[in-house]
Amino acid sequence: MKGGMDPEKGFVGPFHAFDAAQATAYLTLYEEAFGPASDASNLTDKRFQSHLYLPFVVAIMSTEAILKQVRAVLGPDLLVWFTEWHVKRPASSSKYTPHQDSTYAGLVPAEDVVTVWVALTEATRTNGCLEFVPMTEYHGEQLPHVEDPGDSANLLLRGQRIASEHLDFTAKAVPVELRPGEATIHAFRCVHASGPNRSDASPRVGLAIRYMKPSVRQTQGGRREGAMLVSGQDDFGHFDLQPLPSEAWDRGGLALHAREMEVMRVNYMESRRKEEG
Ligand SMILES: O=C(O)CCC(=O)C(=O)O
Repeated sequence: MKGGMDPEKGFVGPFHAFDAAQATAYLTLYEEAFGPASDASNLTDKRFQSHLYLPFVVAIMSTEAILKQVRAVLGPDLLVWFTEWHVKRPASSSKYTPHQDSTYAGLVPAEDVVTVWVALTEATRTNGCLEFVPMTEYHGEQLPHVEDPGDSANLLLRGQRIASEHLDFTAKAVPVELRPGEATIHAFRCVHASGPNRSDASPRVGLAIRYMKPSVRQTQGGRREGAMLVSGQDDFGHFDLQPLPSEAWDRGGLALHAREMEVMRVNYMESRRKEEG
């Protein structure tokens, strides 16, 4: 990884993506689509890949200030492979245990994939901001994860976490607080986590956007995946290029979303079970 992010460290930010008024406007659109941020329990699998059917999500991931930062890391040609809303309502125990995004993704090379996490509300130590471990602490390697699907407070699908014998997260993590409209970038192998929302009033709403070079390949699962071109060109054709939604709840976009959720189930849940089987 070259350019805007120190490859040894593996994360960068906060940086300014858009102003607070724009963040509030996007939060209103989020709430129109998904309901009040103070009640995150109503998020279904529509929280994944909502750029397929909501134009304002495409607007966020195409924000020039974000693309400029990502181009400095990955170069001029950029695909978005995945988006996900990460919402913690006030006074909730929901958390993300220490993990690496690369773990189950199958994308190669991992160095050519990054996550931007953009805040629509403030994200603080109190309401559970992201915390990163500099990659120098573990030489940027892929670390083993253990799974605890029984931990209902863990928002990760498999309840996965890096065991403390591999990394002492609490001792090494750096919390990064964000104001509405600020963002961070972290490398695919950067260990990160976030704690519960201990605030009584402040929901924490962020959008994670995974960008990659078009040369990246998917190496697991049998189904071909899609991605959206947001900068430059795709000279590789490793992913089906997704069309932009023309309106909120775009019908074609919703049909594509249903297909992508099925692909995700086959490529990530089913193929993994077979490997374990
Ligand atoms: O929103 C969070 O606290 C965790 C998000 C995360 O793990 C990610 O975006 O990779």
